[in-house]
Parts: sequence; C-alpha cells; structure tokens
Amino acid sequence: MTQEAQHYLLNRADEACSLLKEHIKKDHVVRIISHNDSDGLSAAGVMCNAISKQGGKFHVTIVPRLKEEFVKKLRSERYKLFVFCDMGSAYPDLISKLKANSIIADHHQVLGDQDKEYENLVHVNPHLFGMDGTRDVSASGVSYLTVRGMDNADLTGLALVGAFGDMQCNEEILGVNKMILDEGINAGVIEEHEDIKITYKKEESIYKALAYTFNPALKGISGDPDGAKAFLEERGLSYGIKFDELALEEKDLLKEELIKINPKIFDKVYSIPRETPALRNIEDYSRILDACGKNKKYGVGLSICIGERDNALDEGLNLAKKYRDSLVKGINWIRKEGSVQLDNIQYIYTEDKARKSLMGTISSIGLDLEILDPNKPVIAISKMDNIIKVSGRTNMDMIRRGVNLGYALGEAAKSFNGAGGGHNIAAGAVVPFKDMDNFTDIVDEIVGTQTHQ
Ligand SMILES: [Mn+2]
Repeated sequence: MTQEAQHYLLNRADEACSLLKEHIKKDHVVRIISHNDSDGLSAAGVMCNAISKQGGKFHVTIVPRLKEEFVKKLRSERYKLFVFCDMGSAYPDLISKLKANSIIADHHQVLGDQDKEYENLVHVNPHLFGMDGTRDVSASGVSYLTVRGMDNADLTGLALVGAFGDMQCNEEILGVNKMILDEGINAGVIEEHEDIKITYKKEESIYKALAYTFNPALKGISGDPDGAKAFLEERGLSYGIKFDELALEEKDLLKEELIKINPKIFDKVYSIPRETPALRNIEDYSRILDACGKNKKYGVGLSICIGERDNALDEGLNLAKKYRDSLVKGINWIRKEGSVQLDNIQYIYTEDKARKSLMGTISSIGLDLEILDPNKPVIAISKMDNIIKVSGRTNMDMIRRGVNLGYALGEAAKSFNGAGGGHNIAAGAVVPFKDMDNFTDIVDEIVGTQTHQ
C-alpha cells in the first residue's frame, strides 16, 4: 500500500517535472513562491538549483504564509509558470485561476476536493495519495521529487534539510525521506554515521554547546547554561573548554552520563561530505536556514542554498549564533512563566516583539524538556495589534492519542473569520484579538473530542 502510494506520488511529481522542463526549454522565467522556514527555503533552493543546472531562470519570493490576497495579486504578473513550495495545498482552486501553469509542491493538509483535476495545475502532495506529510516527506523532499527526473541526486542532501527542519527525522527516517536518503547515500552525496549529538561542539565551549543542544532535549541542561555547568562540574569535567579538548576517557564519561539523561544523544548523524564544513551536518544546515527565516533574511538563506559560500554563509552563521541565544532566553521565560491550563490544552501568551517568532519553537522544546505539561498540546499566542498569531505544537505521543492540531486550529479559526491549518503536530492560525478566550476554549473543546473518542 505505501509502496503503491509512493509510486503514485512519484508519477505525479514526474508530471510536474515535465511541465517544468517544458517551460525551462521555452526560456520562461519560473516564478517560485515559498515559505520562510528552513523547509520552505531549502525547497525553493532545490528548485532553483535544478532550474539553474538546466540553464533556466527563476524569480523567488519567500512569504511567512500564503494569503488569498497574495495569490490574487499574482494574477497581474505575466509569468507562464508558478511554482508554490511548502504552501498552496490550501488554495488549489484559487491557484488554478492564475492565467498560467502552476505546480504546487507541498506537504500540508489539502483543503477542498482532493480528487478535482485542473488543466493548468499539477498538485504534488503526499496527502493526495494517503501518505503522511508530517513524517514521510517535507516540502524540500517534494521539491526534490519534482526535479528528480532531471538527474538531481546531488540535491538529495538539501532535499533532507527541510525534513530535519520540520522535525520529521527525530525518530526513524521513513517513507519518501528514507527513499531520498538511500538515493543520496548510493550517489555518495549523503553519509550516515553514529556520533554524540552535541550541537555546536566544535564552535562553543562544552557547557554552552550542551545548553544549545535541543535535539534531543536534555532535561536540566538544554536551554540552561548554569544547569549545564553544574552537570559538568559534578562529574569532574571542565566546562570552559571545547569538546575536542577533553581527554578520550572524559569524552567517554560525558557520553555515558548524557545517555543516562537521553539515550538519543548518541545517534545517527547525516552529513553532506562535499559541503563546506559549517553546512556539512544536515541538521546544522537546517538550523542556519531556520535562523535566516526567523530574522526575515530570506535572501541570505536562499543564497546559501544556491551555493553562496562567502558573505551569505558568514551572515547565516552569525544569525544562527544570535538565534540560539534568543532560544535560551525564550526557554528561560517559559520556565519562569509556565503556561495557562485548560482541560485539554495549555497556552502561553506574549506581547514581546523579540519573542514572537520563537513561540512555536520554544513550545516544542518546552514539551520535550517537560517544563510544559507533555500531555497537553501547547497553543502559543502572540499579540499583533488587533489580531493574535497562534502556533500550536504537540508531540508524537499526543498524535497517537488522536490530536490533530492542523484540524483543530483550522476549525476553531473559522468560527471567528480567521484562518488556520497545518500539520497534526504543528499548526498555526490567525484570529481577532477580541476572540482570544473564545478561540482557546473552542480549540480546547476540539482537542478534547479528538482524544476522548
Ligand atoms: Mn514544511
């Protein structure tokens, strides 16, 4: 069944590939619209690299989310081919009204009639074939499938960057992601080995590197530099030096002690050996893009994806450095403030400008570290003028119990003329500020029905 679904998805992607090739051949500039997170940026990157290799041209715009108004504005643009990456599956009808051909390369839940066919639109989305867009493939992967027919095995590494960014590879790598991984390994583009997964262990002193390690989460250490220092001191390890400066037996001791806290700290690591050192580790690559997106430096992120290795990379690394410090601050804030409890969900609320873009991420980490109740989804709310921007985050345990945040936020937002949707594990919505309490109550109710069946 999965094999068959995958087959249908690949066929659909090949259809998109033919359309893309046709337009490149006619020298049409390909108009790409993509999302501002690491998945969206790498998805656009895969597309741009593939088009360049064919001698084609592109024009990219990165947006935080696809609004109806934006799609309508595209009607005045005279491009012959639009490609929507990491978005678009909520608006196939609207997109089909563009007077041009379009490709949607998305992995979010599809809204509207799934079987409807359009003459000028090729819709590539795992959900259309009964696959799981949360675990099986991300937008960078769907983009890769779309250009796979043009010999792009060299892009398999970048195709997985987004999957890591969208947290699809925290447990086992499955489905299309696994297929892409295998293709990458066979082509010598991706390497797999086991290692201790301390983030930034080459760049930072050990206690800082430990405090910056969020995947996997280390209770009492992640997001807590003082906690990390104390942990090392208690075990007679120096904290001010870098990991590589530890003696061999000290490294072993550290490894053993960390495994006691979270066995996932020693795990498979995936790398792109041909890449420049800072981008070699696929997870690091995705973190750098994420930092670019969070700081609205979309051009920097995209430049990195299409091969700029000087200024853009330096700037990206700087942004990543600042970003990890702001995460530590954000987690500290959650630790102090806690969340507001409803029956089936919990929420956190901020008006702080700097914190707004981090709310989803720190919610996930808060669940992992169990400084937030790991048995209730977190609804993270940021106030912007007279609306609230909502990010919902949950974990695999809650998904197995039936939670689907994409559906819950989408339905609840509709009641207030807002918009919402996404994945079962991570979703978003925008609703009027005045309806905040009613909105959280409805989300609470929907999540209640999802888990009490
Ligand atoms: Mn995505």
